[in-house]
Amino acid sequence: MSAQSQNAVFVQDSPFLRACRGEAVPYTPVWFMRQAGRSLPEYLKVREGIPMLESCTRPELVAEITMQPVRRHGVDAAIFFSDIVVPLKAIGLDLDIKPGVGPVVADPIRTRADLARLRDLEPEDVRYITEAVGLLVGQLGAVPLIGFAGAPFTLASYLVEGGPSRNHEHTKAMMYGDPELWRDLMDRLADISSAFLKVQIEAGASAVQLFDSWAGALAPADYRRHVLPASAKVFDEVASYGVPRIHFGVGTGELLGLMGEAGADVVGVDWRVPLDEAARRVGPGKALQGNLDPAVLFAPTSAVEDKARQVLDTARTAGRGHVFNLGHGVPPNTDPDALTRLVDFVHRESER
Ligand code: 1CP
Repeated sequence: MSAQSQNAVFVQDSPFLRACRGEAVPYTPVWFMRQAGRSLPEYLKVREGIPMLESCTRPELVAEITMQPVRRHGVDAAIFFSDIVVPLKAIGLDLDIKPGVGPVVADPIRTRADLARLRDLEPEDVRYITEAVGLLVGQLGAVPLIGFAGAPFTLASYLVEGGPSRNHEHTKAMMYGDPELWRDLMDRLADISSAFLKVQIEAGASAVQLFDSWAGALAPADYRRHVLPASAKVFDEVASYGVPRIHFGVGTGELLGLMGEAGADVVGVDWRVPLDEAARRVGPGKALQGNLDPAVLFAPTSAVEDKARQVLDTARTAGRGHVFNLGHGVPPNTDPDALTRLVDFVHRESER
């Protein structure tokens, strides 16, 4: 057997993929959202002078940044270094990621005529992604790579608002005021997101996460009517690959059942809902990912460990596959050593 195909066998048997499938694990696997590209000094060094979106188009740099937290913390999965707006940039939208701000869109999408600017994403548009994933699969060995995309609602929020937004006013105005235009926008974005995920899976990603970070701004009835169909389309489009599909949002306690219904294999939970209660809301047959409050990382080690132990105990009560994670991304300014210690603690504490 070639080294590459032997690695593929080891990857399938990794604690992370086993937990996603709800199978027995030797210990609880752990990775952190936004583990790549935050405060690591080695990250800041390689990014020096290179704008964010440009860095996403350089395969060797992407591979290096993706590997950094794997080497440093010994996490059980790598998250591909990119951004949810990369496919939108790749189809020609005039957008940028401004340091300290986030994605900014020059001409927001607000009318039916604007929709014409959202063409399909072709694999040729993101050759650099295929290349970077290929490099990583070689370097990661038995550690799985998680590909990702933004969910239609969260992408729509940036496109319609023109940038980061607290209350998503323009986005909701379109959703409530012109449901047909909204539906067509969501459908376009579902195609783009699923095409972006397919590129990553075909290049070798062994799980995918759909980030609907801002879906928690919606009431369940609105989520069901105006958002769920598009996210379900993304999950359907990649179902046949058989890789675990993770669905994550922040402040989505009231939406957990619907987010599971959208088709995920693993539902991400923030810190506001304990995992045993999350299990009841999500229903049977789906694993859970989460859910340590990221702010806890700034407390003394003993407090971090108490809180992490609570997460592990509650997950055990939930009685299903569990991937340890934070309830949202690693905060900037987190002490990297706190993350390394936490990985070690989760592994030791959960050993079976
Ligand atoms: O470790 C990783 O997760 C690395 C890859 C990654 C991912 C998964 C980045 C790099 N961005 C994302 C996803 C992403 N991007 C999400 C979903 C996850 C989440 O909720 O945190 C969202 C909402 C974005 C949009 C975005 N891009 C923001 C948020 C802005 C807001 O509305 O508050 C920001 C600040 C960015 C820029 C960005 N993306 C990634 C990095 C390393 C950076 C900072 C780059 C820089 O300023 O130089």
